[in-house]
Amino acid sequence: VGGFYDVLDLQGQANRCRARGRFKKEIGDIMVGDRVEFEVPAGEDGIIERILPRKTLLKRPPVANIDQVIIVCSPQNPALSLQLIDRLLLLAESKMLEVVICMNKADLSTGTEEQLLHDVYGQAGYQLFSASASCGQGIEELRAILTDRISVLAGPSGVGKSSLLSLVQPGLALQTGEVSPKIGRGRHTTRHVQLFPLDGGGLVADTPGFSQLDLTGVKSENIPDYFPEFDAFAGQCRFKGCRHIKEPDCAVKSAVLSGHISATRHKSYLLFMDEVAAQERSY
Ligand SMILES: Nc1nc2c(ncn2[C@@H]2O[C@H](COP(=O)(O)OP(=O)(O)O)[C@@H](O)[C@H]2O)c(=O)[nH]1
Ligand SMILES: [Mg+2]
Ligand SMILES: [Zn+2]
Repeated sequence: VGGFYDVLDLQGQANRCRARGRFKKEIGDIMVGDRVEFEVPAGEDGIIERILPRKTLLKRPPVANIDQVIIVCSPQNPALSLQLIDRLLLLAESKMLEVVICMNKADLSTGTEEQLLHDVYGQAGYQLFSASASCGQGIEELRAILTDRISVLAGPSGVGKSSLLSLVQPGLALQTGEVSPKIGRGRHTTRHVQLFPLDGGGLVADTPGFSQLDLTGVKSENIPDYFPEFDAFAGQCRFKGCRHIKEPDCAVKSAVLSGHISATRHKSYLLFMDEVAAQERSY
């Protein structure tokens, strides 16, 4: 913010730093989440000397080195959208991030939504758990999932991401609302991304992940790979390079018919293939 970077050292202390002048030209912008080498001359602001190679990189929100995305959804208010979950999963898979799905607001579920999520995403091999920020359910589990990892919470507004985080670590929400003396206004009013250190180890981004949900940058030829449950069948399709759309003797479509792959997942797959193919045609 304002040309300054708060760099956490190995002891977990924040160090106010500037970037070396030559920096931007040489290696581009420093991003939230970057691992850097820096020096702090006595009594002065620190200087970032070098950005270490990035493991992962997200554009929106702009964060480097994220390990995992926690996709948060709710059964009601807002209503469950499997297509939205599939879109977030696709984006996470395309960035090679690990994913955990959390259904918050379990107190509003009749049980059918939980069963549906279990049937669709459990079958696809995703880790899944229920929580309720209102009842304090699932908080220990979320805390354990976040420990020692760098995470973002993704999901539509209103599903309870902030509520969950402030239960994982009381005071976190307060921090986000705190007025920064250097900036002179509430941090929550600024648009910058911030990673918060968790007491148990690990960092979590204060903004929802993937604020932009378009699939720009995703290639249609790679989409089959982003549906991990297709793997076990794709090798048995008659055609090598089968896209599992209209091809004859497609083992993936057979698996959908026999219930080994969820029909809603395949429906989302077809939708994303269409969407991305249309984008590719317009180039
Ligand atoms: N019934 C119920 N309401 C919740 C739960 N978690 C959060 N809420 C409410 O949902 C609304 C949105 O929560 P918030 O944490 O701001 O969602 P965010 O936009 O995803 O960060 C607030 O009014 C919360 O009180 C929950 O587990 N059950
Ligand atoms: Mg929020
Ligand atoms: Zn096929």
